Amino acid sequence: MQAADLPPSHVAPTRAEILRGLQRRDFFFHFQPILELQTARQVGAEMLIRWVRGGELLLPARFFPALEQHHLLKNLDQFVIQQVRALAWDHVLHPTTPFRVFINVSTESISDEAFLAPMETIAEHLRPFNLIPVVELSERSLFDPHLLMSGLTRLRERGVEIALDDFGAGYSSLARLVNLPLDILKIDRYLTAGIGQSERGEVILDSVLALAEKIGFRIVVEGVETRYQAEWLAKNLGCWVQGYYFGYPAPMDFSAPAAGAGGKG
Ligand code: G
Ligand code: MN
Repeated sequence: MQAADLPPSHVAPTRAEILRGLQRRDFFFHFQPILELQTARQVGAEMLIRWVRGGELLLPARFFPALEQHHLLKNLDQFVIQQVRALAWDHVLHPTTPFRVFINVSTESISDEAFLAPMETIAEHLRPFNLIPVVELSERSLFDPHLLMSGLTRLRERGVEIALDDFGAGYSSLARLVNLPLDILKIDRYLTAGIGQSERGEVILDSVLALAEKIGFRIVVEGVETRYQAEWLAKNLGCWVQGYYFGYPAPMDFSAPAAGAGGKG
């Protein structure tokens, strides 16, 4: 297909166009670094989907509605799996310390054998190479924790870690923290934005961090954009951070040296 034949990007994509895009790899991933704040060591990266459609780079907000409408979220999750598998089998990353690959997955896939089975295999294959897959569940969608329990437990038993994404925004509820099998809490950037801006916001963020630490969850604070925010957070020993201040989503630089983290972000 010639570029001239492509529909303009403001026209909603059809089901066939999305499927063709996935097949032709017009969809691909940017990686955003996640760092341990105290040491500035990169401990992982989040894979963020992008789509080049008709010569324009689209962020998920532009095409997720169409994916949802055409019931293609599971297809996207299969595409993510293929890419993580490629990282594993091609050994493109060679971290010398544990390195976590965060992937965003729709909750539908957590009860889908076509997702669970390959994910388990991939996790086992990655383990000797210091790579740990982390499945992110978004708090922006409404989900019934009971329906996810068995899938999440199964994944964790095979070395996949589970992160709750966007915590503190959307549908997040403390009730979910009681029983949901979780390893990592990702604090939504809305709370980060309150640092230095809202006294009440700071108290809430402080409390959420203390709560997560007390339970034993690892914490990723999202959306860190300024040095002031980073310094404010530095009092929390062991907290992990993600955000434009530390690195933008970018293509992974696979030629980076052995620490394997690659990509300046
Ligand atoms: O919902 P989730 O946390 O997966 O969303 C990640 C999105 O947040 C990505 O699209 C990424 O580009 C964006 N993002 C990452 N870091 C920052 C940041 O520091 N500020 C803002 N506003 N957005 C960010
Ligand atoms: Mn995410």
